[in-house]
Amino acid sequence: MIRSKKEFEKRVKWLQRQHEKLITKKNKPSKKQYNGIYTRYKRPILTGEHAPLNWRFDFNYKTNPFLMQRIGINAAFNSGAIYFDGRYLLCARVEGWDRKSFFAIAESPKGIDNWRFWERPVTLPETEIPDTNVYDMRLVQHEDGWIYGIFCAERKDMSAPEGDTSMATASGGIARTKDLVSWERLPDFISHHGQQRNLVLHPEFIDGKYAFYTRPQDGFIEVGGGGGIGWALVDDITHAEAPEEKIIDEKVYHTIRELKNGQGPAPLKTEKGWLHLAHGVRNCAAGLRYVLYLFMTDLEDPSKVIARPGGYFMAPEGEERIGDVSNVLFANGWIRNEKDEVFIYYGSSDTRMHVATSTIEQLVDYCLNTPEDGLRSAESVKTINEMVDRNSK
Ligand code: M1P
Repeated sequence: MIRSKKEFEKRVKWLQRQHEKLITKKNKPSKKQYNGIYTRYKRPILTGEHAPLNWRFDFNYKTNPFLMQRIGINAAFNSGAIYFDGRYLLCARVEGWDRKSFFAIAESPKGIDNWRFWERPVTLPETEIPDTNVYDMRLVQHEDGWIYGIFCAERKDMSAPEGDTSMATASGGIARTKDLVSWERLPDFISHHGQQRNLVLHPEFIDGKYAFYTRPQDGFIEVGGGGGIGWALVDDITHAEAPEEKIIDEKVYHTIRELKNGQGPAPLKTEKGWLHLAHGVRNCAAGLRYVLYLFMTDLEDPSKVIARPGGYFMAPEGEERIGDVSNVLFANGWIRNEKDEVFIYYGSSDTRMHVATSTIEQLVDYCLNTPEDGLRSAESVKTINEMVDRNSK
């Protein structure tokens, strides 16, 4: 317990040193694993502990003589990402001890380590019906000149029976900015196919319209008869309403996306097609398991899938497996720099953020040359035998 102003000041200095040490710690590629597809980095890049100390502590001896942490940050995960004027930026889902998520921008000089939150979290305007919770923002530099933040806006379900304090609704929230500091909130996306928790904006106009990846779902958690990655065209983003949603990547029995799936960040344009990162979910005795997968769509028609590598691209490993919601990898941000290097930012178990690196060339090769899921054990064995045959020549 702190008993004097001197002790108070000493402890403040100690806190600042510890925080600086955490932020400036170098991150190195992990040598434990080789797959030729991507390189994981050893240390998490953002955690609740990265949150600035002055968001959490009142540093005035008079009002906080015990130097108590007045506001707690539980986690920093599922971050949108953007390469903005040569700067690597994440828009993290930061969650407080009070279970509310909000957004905050963190910046790193090279995209790997030294992630530092900007001075204040994002002040996101509300709509007429205030959101209870906001999360999983996708940052999209659209060809119309705006940077869009597309996120989940969660509210209490007003149709819940009396006494039910858990029923909620998920809608696609839309905000836009030019500088990631001042944000304009637009009306939520209107879907005629149920709730939306995985809305993503395509970066280019398609037939003069805004194009969205959607995920129609029957309930807040369960996709039910809905699900799959949908595709919707919208005339006016300031009143985004999708008359139709066409499923372009459906959920499939006994695959990594048996229960549900969702588009990750906006796809990256390559010479051979649009490169997509997504998450797939299956159920098991231990609960839901979230993994990441890739696929590619046609350059002219991004609603047409042209490559579907089978299985997962990345699954939780080591400490990634454990957290507030264990056995989860979720990615809603990646960055491609001018050298065509790709920084894959992913959250693990709803707790922390990590980075893995690759290149456009490697990821396209992975998509075009990884065997598709044959959907039966016998097909998996056949594919392995074909590989053995090729290797024996
Ligand atoms: O808790 C796991 C994930 O659950 C949701 O994702 P989905 O809608 O695909 O089930 C989101 O809340 C996500 O943030 C979270 O990581």
